[in-house]
Amino acid sequence: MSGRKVLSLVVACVLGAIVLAACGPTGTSSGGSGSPSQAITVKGNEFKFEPNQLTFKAQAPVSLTFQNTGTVDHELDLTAMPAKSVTVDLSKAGNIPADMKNTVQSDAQAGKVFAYAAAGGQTTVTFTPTQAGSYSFACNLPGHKEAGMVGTAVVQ
Ligand SMILES: [Cu+2]
Repeated sequence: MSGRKVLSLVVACVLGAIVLAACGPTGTSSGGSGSPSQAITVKGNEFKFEPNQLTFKAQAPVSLTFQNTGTVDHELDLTAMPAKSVTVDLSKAGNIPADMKNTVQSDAQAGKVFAYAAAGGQTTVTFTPTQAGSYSFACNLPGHKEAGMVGTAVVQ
C-alpha cells in the first residue's frame, strides 16, 4: 500500500467519525418536552382586551402573556376557569404594588389564572385548563370592567 493510499484511508475514517458524531446523538433531542402547545399574547389598555375572545384546548398547556399597552395598571382575571400547573412570571410586570405581587403568586399556587402588569409591563402565566366551558375574564380595577375590559375564554 502506498503512503498516499494510507493517508486517504485515515482521512476517510476521520471524516466518517465526524459525520457519525454529528448525526448520532440528534435522535434523542427531538420531541416536545412539556413546552406549551398554545401560546397567546393578550394586550390590555384603556379600556379593552385584544383579543377578547380566547380559545384553549382542555388538558393542553397554555402560555398566556398579558401585555399592558396602556398608561395605567391593568389585570387579567381569569380565576373563574379551572386550571392546573399554574405558574407566573412577574419579572417583566413593571413596578407593581407588593400586595398585588403576593396576590398573583398565591393565586397561581391555588391554581388560578390571574395576571397583573404596570403600564408597559407584561406578565406571563402558564397553565393547563382542566374543564371545557366558557369563562369570562376581566380587569377588576375600579371602573375598568364597566368601561369594557372584559372577555371570554372558551375551553374546548
Ligand atoms: Cu384595567
